[in-house]
Amino acid sequence: MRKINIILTASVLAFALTACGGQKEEQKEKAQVQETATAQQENKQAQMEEMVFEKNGITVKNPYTVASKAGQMSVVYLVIMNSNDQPDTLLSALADTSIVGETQLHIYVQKDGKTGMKRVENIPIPAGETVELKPGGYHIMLMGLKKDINVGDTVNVVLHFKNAGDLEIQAVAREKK
Ligand SMILES: [Cu+2]
Repeated sequence: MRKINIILTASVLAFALTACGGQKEEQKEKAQVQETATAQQENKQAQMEEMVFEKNGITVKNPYTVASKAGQMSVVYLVIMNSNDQPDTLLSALADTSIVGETQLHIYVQKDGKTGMKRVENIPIPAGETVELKPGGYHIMLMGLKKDINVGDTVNVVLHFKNAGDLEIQAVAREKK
């Protein structure tokens, strides 16, 4: 019994080796193509995570918005770096008016133990410093959405700086948490 088994295995193996000579090359190529595709996808993801916009010494990094429904609100968070030796000011923001009814600058505030928010005139960006618009702090409020914002959508927002001028950025929509 054992002997037959061994012979069988050996002949199957020999057959497999001859038959697979060409296929192996093909599989190798397929694997390489797949690897390239995966690398490109990862690259794209990394780029989306590392979105950088620059103008006149002002750098805006990783802007993102949050998926939301038409008629509701959403928000844009981002990081602003001022590499100039002069302070700058974010005077206003204007999101794509085909998607957003009104764009306002806001800050979250604590009132009677509750988190609320209020509109601010502007957001100061001190010389050589980084200001983060983030949950719990400053943010760009997108009010009266005219359309749904779905995960992966981008919303164009023009940031109007006192010194650096207008900087257009793209905020990618993340899932609402
Ligand atoms: Cu707000």
